Amino acid sequence: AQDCQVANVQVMPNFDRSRYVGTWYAVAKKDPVGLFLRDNIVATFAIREDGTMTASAEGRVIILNNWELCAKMFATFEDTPDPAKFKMKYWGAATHLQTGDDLHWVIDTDYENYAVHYSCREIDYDGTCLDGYSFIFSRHPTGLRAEDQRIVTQRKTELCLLGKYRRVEHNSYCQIEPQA
Ligand code: DAO
Repeated sequence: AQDCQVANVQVMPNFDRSRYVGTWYAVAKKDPVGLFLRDNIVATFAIREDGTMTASAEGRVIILNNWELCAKMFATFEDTPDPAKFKMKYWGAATHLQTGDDLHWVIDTDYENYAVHYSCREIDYDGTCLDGYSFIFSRHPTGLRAEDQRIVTQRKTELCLLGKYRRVEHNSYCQIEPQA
């Protein structure tokens, strides 16, 4: 379906969280209004003993107008009837970082190389997404393989977000700068 209706967005069939755990590098991002994470975005997913999915993430952010730092973030995921659709609560290790409640949908993944994430924050009167964001994740900081790029472009198109992504740079900034 490509009618741009949030209600009709296709997510990963039979999503298997146990194969999704581990480190993912954001290689591209479609930003929401008031973007938070800029670049050097790395997310690590885990599963608790009770089966709940969690994540920690870091990335370069700019807060309080002009203060640049590496944000250490945490998230917990609440399950929904669809195994690929979660409700995510997130917060920062430091108080001045962003806190929130977002949807977190896994659109597609092969678990080994690429993943397409989607989160609509606000649905418009016509059922399309008014404000949302999307990460393209890779298991490799260097980017996607050519064969994965084709699939990811298809998914971007289906999400009605083709052309709205920017490349996410990885330059070791968060290995050098102090964390907050
Ligand atoms: O960068 O503007 C933005 C939106 C992202 C919100 C914060 C996400 C923090 C937790 C991410 C965990 C897994 C992706």
